[in-house]
Amino acid sequence: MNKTLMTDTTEEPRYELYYWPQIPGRGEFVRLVFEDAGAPYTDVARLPAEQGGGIPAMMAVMKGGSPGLVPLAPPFLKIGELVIAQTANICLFLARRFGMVPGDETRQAEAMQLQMTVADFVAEVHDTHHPVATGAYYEDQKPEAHKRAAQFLDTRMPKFLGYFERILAVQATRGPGRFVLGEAISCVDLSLFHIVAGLRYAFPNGFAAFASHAPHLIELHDRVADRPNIAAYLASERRLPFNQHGIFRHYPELDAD
Ligand SMILES: N[C@@H](CCC(=O)N[C@@H](CS)C(=O)NCC(=O)O)C(=O)O
Repeated sequence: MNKTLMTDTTEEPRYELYYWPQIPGRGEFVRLVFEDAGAPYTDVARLPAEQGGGIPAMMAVMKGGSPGLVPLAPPFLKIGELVIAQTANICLFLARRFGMVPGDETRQAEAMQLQMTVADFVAEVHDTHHPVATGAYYEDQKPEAHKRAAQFLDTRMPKFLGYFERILAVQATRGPGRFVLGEAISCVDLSLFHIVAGLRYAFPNGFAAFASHAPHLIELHDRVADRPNIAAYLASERRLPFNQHGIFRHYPELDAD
């Protein structure tokens, strides 16, 4: 058994994350919630087939081979007969269980708003390299990707990151070391950490040029990276490196000069 990936114990509930095994992708936003909470989970598709893993195991659930609502696309989470999809939905579901969002309804709605804004942004990052068709190769949409990435760096990235920066700036007026929703970390903060890391990988020049406009976001990234469970995760083989197949891809021709 691969102990580094099979982190489950005999404790209930048994959390099973299903996601493409070779990329951080959208699955990473979910992994970060488990990792920061120190909650055991199984990254099913990264296990060998003989241990019930691999992509076929994921496809079997997507084809309805399991009780529960059929997911359209990974990532999805399986807890016994419960299957839930949509990254923002999964993150909030787990964050509620792990005490990683405030308890009252209003703040939970705010958390969902921010997590869905993260999801919108992630889709825009994806579209920088796949502006025409998700199912087509990047090489077949390079001119469009070039235009889209330039727009992204010029207007969309500043718009989204500027939004989160403003929220963090307001929190900073209330005291040091605060997070987007207040004194305690939430799944949204973990997602913002990953977004900063991903943008630094994908657009080293474009992000560096913008970074001075987002000091609170950068500080949040560094603070999250230093959290003991996150630091241990980043140093482990459970953390997949960014690569040319995920959401955050580094194509030098799409970056700023
Ligand atoms: N809105 C969904 C998007 C899910 C999604 O696009 N998943 C990708 C991997 S990151 C996928 O495999 N999509 C298959 C497809 O769209 O056909 C979410 O945030 O979870």
